[in-house]
Amino acid sequence: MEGGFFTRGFRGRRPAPEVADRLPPGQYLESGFPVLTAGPTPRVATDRWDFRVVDAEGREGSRWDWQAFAALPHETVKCDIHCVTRWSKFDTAWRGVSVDTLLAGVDAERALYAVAVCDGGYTTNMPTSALLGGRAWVVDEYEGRPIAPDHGGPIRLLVPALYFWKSAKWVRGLRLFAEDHPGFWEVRGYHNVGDPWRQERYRDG
Ligand SMILES: Nc1nc2c(c(=O)[nH]1)N[C@H]1C(S)=C(S)[C@@H](COP(=O)(O)O)O[C@H]1N2
Ligand SMILES: [Mo]
Repeated sequence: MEGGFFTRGFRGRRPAPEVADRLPPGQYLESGFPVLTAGPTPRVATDRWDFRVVDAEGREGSRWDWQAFAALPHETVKCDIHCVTRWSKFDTAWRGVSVDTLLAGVDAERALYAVAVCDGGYTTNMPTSALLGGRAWVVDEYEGRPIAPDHGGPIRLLVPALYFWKSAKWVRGLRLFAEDHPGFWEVRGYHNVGDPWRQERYRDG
């Protein structure tokens, strides 16, 4: 009895090695899919949707409307995601357009920093390098279906190597800059990069 109780409790707190190896420090495994949004879920009609890139000189670059975006080459992505509130979810499956494709026309050497801009006004910043080289996608499918509105549908950014607050929901574009411009959570003290393996949760800690 006592041993059984102890074993269950022990297992509850310490994940199996194959799980522990994939959990960044301070994270626990979540099987559900929590919704975390600052503010209401914005709704945008796809016939009024577009995705825009603005370069480091402030010039409007590429623009795709809904149909043009849908026609871009899509990839499937399976990844673990890590929220700064300490839940991680394994093997999430998405489909979308690589940010490499969306930034193909941009001089990335000048544009060292990026800000994702969204319907509803949320923003988040990161180094442009964190979005390139097969590290980030603008996704329009989750688990084989359109993304639910609360999870960013119709379209969100997916940057699995960074804490999930960088994966901007309802993303409408990327603005590039020569210097860093902190976004919604970053001006409130969260980290400008946000690597979960380095526990880059807060700017000063
Ligand atoms: N536009 C927008 N994107 C956002 C947020 C938000 O409030 N607005 N929250 C961020 C945070 S803190 C997290 S953890 C994830 C949560 O995504 P989910 O609700 O699909 O789990 O979205 C991120 N992207
Ligand atoms: Mo978050």
